[in-house]
Amino acid sequence: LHRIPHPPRRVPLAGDVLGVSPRSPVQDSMRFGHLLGPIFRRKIFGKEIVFVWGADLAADLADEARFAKHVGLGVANLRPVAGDGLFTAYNHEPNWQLAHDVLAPGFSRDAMEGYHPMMLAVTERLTDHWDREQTAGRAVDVPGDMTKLTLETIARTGFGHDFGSFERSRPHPFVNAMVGTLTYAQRLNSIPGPLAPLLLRGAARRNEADIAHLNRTVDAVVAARRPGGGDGDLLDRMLDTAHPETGERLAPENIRRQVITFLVAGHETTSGALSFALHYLALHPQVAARARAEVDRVWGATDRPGYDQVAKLRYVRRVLDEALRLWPTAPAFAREARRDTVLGDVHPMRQGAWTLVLTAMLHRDPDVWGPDAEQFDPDRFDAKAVRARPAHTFKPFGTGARACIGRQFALHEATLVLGLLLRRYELLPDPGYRLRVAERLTLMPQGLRLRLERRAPVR
Ligand code: MNH
Repeated sequence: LHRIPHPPRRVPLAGDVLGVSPRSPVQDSMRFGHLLGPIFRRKIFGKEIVFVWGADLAADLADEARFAKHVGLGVANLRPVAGDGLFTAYNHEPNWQLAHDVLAPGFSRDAMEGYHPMMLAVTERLTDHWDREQTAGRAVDVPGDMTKLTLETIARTGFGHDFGSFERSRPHPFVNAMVGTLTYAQRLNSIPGPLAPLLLRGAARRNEADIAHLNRTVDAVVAARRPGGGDGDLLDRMLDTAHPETGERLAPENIRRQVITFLVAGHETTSGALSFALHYLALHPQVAARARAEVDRVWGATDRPGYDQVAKLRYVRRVLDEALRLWPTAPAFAREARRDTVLGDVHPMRQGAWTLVLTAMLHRDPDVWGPDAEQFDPDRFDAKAVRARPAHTFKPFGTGARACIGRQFALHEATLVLGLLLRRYELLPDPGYRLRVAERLTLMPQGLRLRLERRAPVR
């Protein structure tokens, strides 16, 4: 450990707490990363955490033979909410493989093609709302509206459920409860474990109430389902599908955990990704113009693209990738040693020892992305540039067996939405807005508003 640098001014007992905030652990770590280099450590009370962001070390950690997902920090703090659901399950828990095998076909290309019309219908709810805001001369609330959109999308495609988000002026109570539990799980990282019950008494009670609300919501979603009523959607798979080899099924308590997991993991990060992408599109009109020209070319006269017409939006997809590079909305993931090993041939790790990959910094490593790594430039993702880069340098969806199961779902949804919005509106930045990134385990551009102008219809 002595080889790994830490912040210069350590406070006795408290550790590296100077100039940092429980509200911004990722952005604080990014600053330390700039200061201390590709591997560093931070001590927060008794806990010492090693952070890695150098591309060589991150590539080594992607070796699945020596490393695996570690359930720690924020992910472990979500266990009371999501239990042994897919995202928070320990590698050794049998429900991980069972649920993975039962649910994976729900993310196949065929499944995605089936979700496409519902995704399109939800996006049209959004454009109805944005048309009204635009006519009334109001700026739109980007993160708020992207959250409505992505929540409705996962709820309808996965569970046949309608939260009615666009009929409400305030966020759905499910969203408030979710934001509460995510924020609480983040706060637990920044206080000494044994003192948590004392320091967070009020917050812990609110967290219990939030979890109870999430449980009640998903129990109602499950109870409303008649056998086979979802046309083979995720909920049908959870309820009715046996494992193809063992014949095993998910137990009711596990189904509850999976539904919460998918409703939360299935919308929060996609909402952030769309919001950051819209922020950068508004700031870079020449990028927006190029993306818009691509949409017009690929879609022709239709405002109702088919599944394949979304996959063909290569440049729009690059815009999304570039937004996820600068602000990967799941900004870190943890890796543990499967057995005693040496990280990057330098740092010995005992079996079970773990480290945090700081994706948000890995994506800005100047050795990989160049001296202009902080600049927004979608051409970094053209085919030639991608081929020229080493593997494991772009990891917004994590790595290995425990990487994101919803990756294609998120990319299809977000590309479709960006396509429809670019086609319909010019996006105008609010001149007074400076990007502020809110953290609740995930990242979100706080308070982002945009003004819209309607484009003439394309024929
Ligand atoms: Mn998703 C795992 C990022 C969209 C469901 N997701 C992960 C991980 C990252 C991630 C990173 C790995 C975490 C870790 O190693 O601890 N996910 C994203 C991002 C987006 C996203 C950046 C959108 C953009 N995720 C989605 C969507 C769904 C989903 C959409 C569901 C419809 N994600 C999951 C699940 C897991 C996961 C479930 C856990 C998979 C596993 O461990 O088997």
